Amino acid sequence: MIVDNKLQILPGAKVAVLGFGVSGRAAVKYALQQGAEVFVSDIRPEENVIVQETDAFDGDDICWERGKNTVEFLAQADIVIVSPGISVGSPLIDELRFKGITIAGELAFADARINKPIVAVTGTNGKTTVTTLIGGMLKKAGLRVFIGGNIGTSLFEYLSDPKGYDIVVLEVSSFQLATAGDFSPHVAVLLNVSPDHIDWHGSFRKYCEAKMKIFSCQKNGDVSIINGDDPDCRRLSEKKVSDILFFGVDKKFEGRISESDVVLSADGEKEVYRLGSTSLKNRIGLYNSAPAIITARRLGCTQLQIQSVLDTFSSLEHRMEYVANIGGVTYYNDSKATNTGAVAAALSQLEEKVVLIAGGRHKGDDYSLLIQSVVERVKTLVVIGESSDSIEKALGETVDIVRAKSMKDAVGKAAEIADAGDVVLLSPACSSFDMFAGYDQRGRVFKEEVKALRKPDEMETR
Ligand code: UMA
Repeated sequence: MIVDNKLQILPGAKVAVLGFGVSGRAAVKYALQQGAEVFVSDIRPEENVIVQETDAFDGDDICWERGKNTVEFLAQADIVIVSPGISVGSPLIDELRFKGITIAGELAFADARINKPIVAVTGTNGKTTVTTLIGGMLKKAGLRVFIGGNIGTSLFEYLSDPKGYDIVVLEVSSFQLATAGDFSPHVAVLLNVSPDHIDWHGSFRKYCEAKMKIFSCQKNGDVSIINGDDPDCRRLSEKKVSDILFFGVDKKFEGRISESDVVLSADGEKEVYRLGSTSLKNRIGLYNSAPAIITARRLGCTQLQIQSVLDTFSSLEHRMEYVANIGGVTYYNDSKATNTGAVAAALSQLEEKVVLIAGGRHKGDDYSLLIQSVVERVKTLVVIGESSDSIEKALGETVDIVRAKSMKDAVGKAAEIADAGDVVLLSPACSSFDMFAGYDQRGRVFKEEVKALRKPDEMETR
């Protein structure tokens, strides 16, 4: 067998990589390094694959399929490494499975190959912030940390060159968990669950099942850290039997959120982490900090090291990122909010009236889940993109809706509607691919359009 049941790729194995994006390119590098014969299939036509993407493989013997993904091409391989964005419920994957071909994503390769502690963080929202916090705390403690996964660096990068790291911290998406095989992190963190990626998973139930895979292969002595205040997390954790540490407001929880502090209880002792003067002082910041603190403390960081990372943490780009105050109106870029849960969370952080810019490519979300948050906070909703009709149908009776043709149009209309003291918030509840290359490009365009509103002699006030 040239790919064994531990997914050990032996020289001469035929390995297909489905999708030549960030994850796929790292998979190709890894498979070539193992001496495999590599087949790459990407739906983009050759002219859309930019030179920088293929540069690293100049001179490598790769068999290509471009402009389509076919069973015939992929079935030449012993194993298909599937990119996270490609749904494992698709007819293509079904057919490959039917032919007996192993389908695996990057996390499935972890168990047999990583002999360092693994921390994995999942949840609908907050994953990147918590992964970054944990990584920062462990680095502060002097560890050499590989930070990767959904955050943007594939785990295959680690597998191709693991030396130089003491610990692996991964942000893991529901897509990655759905193809995770025996993935068994030593510390698994579940932050929250609300409907997202329904188009990919088919239903909320299947989405939750994928999220729960973070725990399903954990072993004795491993730890799960779970949001005790999130009803879906509580419900899902009932199926889990081993060590659970909860965070939330309950006094019994290991990580208790109390006003602007996180209080950790360990062995009868209490440690207080103060967030009141940090960028994490709001509700979402506290719920992101608590699991990071529990994890870091478990892994040996000192209270001082943890507090110093919390004190210096600044919010990440495209996540409730302050952009400008123009004429008394404050603009925030929350382009990473690609589901209704994230938008509700963003609105809950604000006390001002909000002109909300939302819309994009529909991912199967039910926008009526936003009714309550919109009633409480939003004075006008400016809609963009393919989902405009669906959003208007769900929220048209709740709030004034204005349609915009482009981000420039949306920002211009929002600026006209907003009065001094209001907030203009880009928090789309949708993916960006109908108008942009990704949420990051959408966020950057928003910021440029906001900055273009400023008159040349206008000074910024905050
Ligand atoms: N492709 C096909 N056939 C298809 C669909 C796509 O061949 O049917 C090709 C595309 O042409 C493209 C490639 O597949 O060349 C894209 O693959 P991909 O969508 O899996 O994206 P990657 O560039 O490999 O990035 C992935 C994650 N993307 C997704 O999950 C959609 C990145 O998360 C992750 O950072 C990266 O791997 C490294 O692990 C991004 C994301 O949006 C940030 N994640 C979702 C989220 O956070 O909500 C889950």
